Amino acid sequence: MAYFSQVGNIQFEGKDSKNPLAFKYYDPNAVIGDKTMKETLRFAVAYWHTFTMNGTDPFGDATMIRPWNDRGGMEAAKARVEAAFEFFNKLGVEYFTFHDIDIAPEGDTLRETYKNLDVIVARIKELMKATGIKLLWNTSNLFAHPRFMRGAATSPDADVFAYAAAKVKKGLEIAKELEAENFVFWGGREGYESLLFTDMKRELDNLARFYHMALDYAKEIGFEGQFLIEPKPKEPMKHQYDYDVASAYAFLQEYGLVDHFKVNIEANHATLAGHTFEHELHYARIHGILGSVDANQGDLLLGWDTDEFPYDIYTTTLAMMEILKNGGLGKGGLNFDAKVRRTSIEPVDLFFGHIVGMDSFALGLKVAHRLLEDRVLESFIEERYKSYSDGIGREILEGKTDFRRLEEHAMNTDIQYRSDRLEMLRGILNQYIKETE
Ligand code: XLS
Ligand code: CA
Ligand code: CA
Repeated sequence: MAYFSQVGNIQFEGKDSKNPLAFKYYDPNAVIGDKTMKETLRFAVAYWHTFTMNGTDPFGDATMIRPWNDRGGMEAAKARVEAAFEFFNKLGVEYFTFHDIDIAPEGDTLRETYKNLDVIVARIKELMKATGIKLLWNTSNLFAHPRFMRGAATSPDADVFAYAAAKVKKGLEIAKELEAENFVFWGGREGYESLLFTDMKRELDNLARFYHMALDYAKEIGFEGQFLIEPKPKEPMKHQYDYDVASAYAFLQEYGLVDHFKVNIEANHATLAGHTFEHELHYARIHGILGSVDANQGDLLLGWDTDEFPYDIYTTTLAMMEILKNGGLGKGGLNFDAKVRRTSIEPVDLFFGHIVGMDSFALGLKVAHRLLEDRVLESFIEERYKSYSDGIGREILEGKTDFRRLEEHAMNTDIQYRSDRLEMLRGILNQYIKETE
């Protein structure tokens, strides 16, 4: 059965196309720099927002028309796989991502949950083989069920810690079976509501123990994918331990995990943490831990995680600059952890969401590539720090100074004031965005 019979394969038609079901900028085989767009962008579809979720929100019921979900339980899970692969093929993406409970319902016991997963994973494996579509990452949902209400690896209850470990163990086996390129940990409940009853040190130690055991098990079964932590400051927890890239990095360093993990950076989580998306990418890049990206966009007028499909070219341009400077995403990709709005109820809207997201990143890539080729910002930055290329600046870099020498310099030098010309740079950036086709 076809679930998207009214939609054919989405083609690249170029910027003048008026066909809403066509790419205007994403031309998979076009070469930008030394790679095709497809190789650089590595787009992935998120199973949960696209096939599982039904449009409920804290105030309202399901709105989405999703014929594959009608039957419920395992029947829905089976239908969802067929819908998913039809969608991936028609959209022309090579990767997808899922949580365990997105693909198969939990059973009454853990054993039954595993059995459900095995049935669906077997079918996914067949379809992956038949289509060449790959798993960018999978993850274990350690936040939805009430057992995780006080945390998973950071729960005060050791039985919950064990249950979470069992889920991740199974998740890693699935990752191995489906040759996932990464495995993600998002700690939605790994944080605290109040310090009145929280032993933070114990919780952080336990979280690190959990990650070490996950690494050991991956090694034991020969899973070679990249481990990723996905930072988010809050929601659902009031305070989450992996608040942002910097706090995740400190945690990884403190617990001897930094060589084994990278980060999965989500745009909307960056803005929730009070950073720009490009700040988080930049911070991860300069510390060598930029692993993968959850490509979405938040609504800056709202204080929560709206997970919209990205459409802001300014942001995708600056994000692609970071990704290109990182030499690409390696095993990572651009995963659309994004959902259509609650009133975009038809299956075809899923295509429109992904098309605008893919086109926005494709255009961002083109603009970023031109900016880098022309060294627009690089030259400016070089000039801005040129006081360090000779004289006292050079002495500082070479470790040839001390406070006495610097004091002497300060007493005999007049500081020259310079303009940073931010408005000029913004204008140039606009020009590049506007002139790129
Ligand atoms: C929620 C997170 C989550 C992770 C995977 O805010 O984005 O969906 O990506 O668990
Ligand atoms: Ca995410
Ligand atoms: Ca999100």
